[in-house]
Amino acid sequence: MEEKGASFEKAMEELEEAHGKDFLFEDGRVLGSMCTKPMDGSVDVHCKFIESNLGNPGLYPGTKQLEERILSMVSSLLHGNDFHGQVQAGGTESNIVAAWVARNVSGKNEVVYCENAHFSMLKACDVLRMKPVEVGLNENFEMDVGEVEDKITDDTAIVVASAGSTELGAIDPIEQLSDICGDKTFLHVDASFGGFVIPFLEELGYPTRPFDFQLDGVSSLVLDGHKMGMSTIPSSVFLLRKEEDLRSIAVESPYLTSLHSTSLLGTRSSAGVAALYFAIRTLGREGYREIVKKCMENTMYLASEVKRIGLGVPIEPVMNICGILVDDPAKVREELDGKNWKVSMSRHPDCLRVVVMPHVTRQVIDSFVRDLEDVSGG
Ligand code: 0PR
Repeated sequence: MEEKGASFEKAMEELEEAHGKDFLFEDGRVLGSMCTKPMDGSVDVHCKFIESNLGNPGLYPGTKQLEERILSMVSSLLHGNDFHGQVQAGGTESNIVAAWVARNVSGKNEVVYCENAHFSMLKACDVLRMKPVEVGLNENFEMDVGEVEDKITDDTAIVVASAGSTELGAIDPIEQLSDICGDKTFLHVDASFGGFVIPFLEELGYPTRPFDFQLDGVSSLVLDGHKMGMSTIPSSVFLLRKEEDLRSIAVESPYLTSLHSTSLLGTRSSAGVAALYFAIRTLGREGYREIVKKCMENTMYLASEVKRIGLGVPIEPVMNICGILVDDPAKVREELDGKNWKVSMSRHPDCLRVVVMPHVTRQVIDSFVRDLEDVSGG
């Protein structure tokens, strides 16, 4: 650190330079991100609440109220009768907290998760010193329910299912998992990506399956505001069926305005809470349904274009993520990178993967497919 601060102009020049190197969603080259440009207005709201810290809620009763209203609105979207939980910093924090709560409530130590679950579950196991128990996939790239049954033991603390897998957007058979777990084992649904998509898919007539609190065995669920929630980074909504479960992670917090702290983080960025409130209030179900409708139409268009140029898809898209089968995915990805396309890869199966977020428009798809055809020899 320099002794004397730089001038405003100098610091801004450095920041502009750094910003200029970053990819922006509006440029339409980022095809592998689950985030998108936050909706108009949410960034202003974010900045307005930049001082709020829900780690010390007594000072920010207004922001605390917004958090409670988010929990209530999202809970009603997901068939919850009541609203317990927290707005957190993203799927990773929420997945760690889910495992933490399950371990403390049950006194057990094993985490049953699927091989395509998000890697945050491995972080959770490592941080919490819980034992990871991996199960495989069925032919639709969903969690193999038979294997879950085989692998549940007396020491199973939690089963983790995905509702919208990171790789292909697959929805695990949560109805069956709910029956298997019942009230014996904690069942956490990672709907970080799918939580703001699946309820609207159903209303739009796409085939889908139950994944939320309408299933009695579902104990907790996360959905991310900074993914299809259309809001700013960071925000995720972590919902729990039973309020008392959250108390299992409480520690005394004598120098705060609340007697206990029940969050993983101490100081909590609350700008994301306000921005998500804005997104949910102004979009409403109608607004989200419209966004999902466009993303799904574009996803189906991409899948049909991929087939038209002679390539395949591993599964028909379940939500707005499309896998693309090519002979040598790593090589094709590199060549696409050379043409300035930021595409990501899936390991189950080994393929390219495009997340059709709102910034991935039909023009973007047309231009991408032309380059894909070139580099894949499709
Ligand atoms: N659960 C699922 C199903 C996810 O897809 C993700 C993130 C998480 C949990 C973790 O969420 P946070 O990253 O909010 O903690 N999935 C993407 C990933 O890690 C996120 C992502 C976003 C990747 C933007 C790239 C990117 O540019 O692959």
